[in-house]
Amino acid sequence: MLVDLRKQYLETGCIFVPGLLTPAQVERMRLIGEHVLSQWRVRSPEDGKAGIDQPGAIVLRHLNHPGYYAGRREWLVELLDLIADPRVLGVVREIFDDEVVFRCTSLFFNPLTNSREGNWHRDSQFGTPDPLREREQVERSAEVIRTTRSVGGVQMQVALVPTEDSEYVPGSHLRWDTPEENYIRLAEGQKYSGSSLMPGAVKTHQEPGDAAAFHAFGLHRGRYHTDKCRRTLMLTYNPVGSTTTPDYFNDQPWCLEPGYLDGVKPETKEFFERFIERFRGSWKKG
Ligand SMILES: O=C(O)CCC(=O)C(=O)O
Ligand SMILES: [Fe+2]
Repeated sequence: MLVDLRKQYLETGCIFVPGLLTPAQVERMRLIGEHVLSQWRVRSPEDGKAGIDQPGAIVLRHLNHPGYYAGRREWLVELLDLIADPRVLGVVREIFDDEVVFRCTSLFFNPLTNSREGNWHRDSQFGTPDPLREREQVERSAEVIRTTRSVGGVQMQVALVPTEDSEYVPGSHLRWDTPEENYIRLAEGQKYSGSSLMPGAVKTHQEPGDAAAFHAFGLHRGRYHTDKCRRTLMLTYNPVGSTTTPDYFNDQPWCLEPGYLDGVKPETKEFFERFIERFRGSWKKG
């Protein structure tokens, strides 16, 4: 069977890649992820804040910050090699039909307080809260996907423990909301956005190592329950041919620290040097 990942991603906005990571890779990322999370709870090297002060939090970013690896540099090397793993990048290259640039890493985890079904949303609503303008943005993005047959990025969510905590409405990245979807997503100050009645929603069961990706302008949500362990590593990439603007996710000036890439595989070094080359100008300006 030929699975055309690119076609599937362009047309449905979601893909499932079973066994993207090997069991051995999952075991290592589980350990490294847990180490990063425990450090983050005490003191995030990004801002010096204690993550535990937000016990309802469900995500941390930038696991590749060297501040997490004092005395354990080899774990950072393992993570960097995984981000640039030929199998992972092969899948992403296939989705893009283009060479790949790194964007960021995230770890999703279950909250310690405040269990909730997440809110149905499109990520476009965060930057563009006015629904009329948001509609234009989503429809413009859909037009670009249809005419260029390409996307500007992908977020590979790799389960490190079994999970069914992401939901998506396939095809919704290529169109605006139906009235019913819009009601659930936005009506009355998003009062109903935690609804479990979203028409056409699909949930994916992921075993450790399975990857799922969805287009963030489509309708989606995560589910966040204190009693359901979640550890999902998200690897985010852009195509070389896309235009990328500096933002929080690619703002990673620590990559310029002397020796940051020491000990990684040659292909990992080349991969991160491409990322550094693209963004170092924006990092220097601060
Ligand atoms: O928890 C998830 O899988 C979804 C997260 C999400 O929607 C987001 O980061 O925008
Ligand atoms: Fe989202």
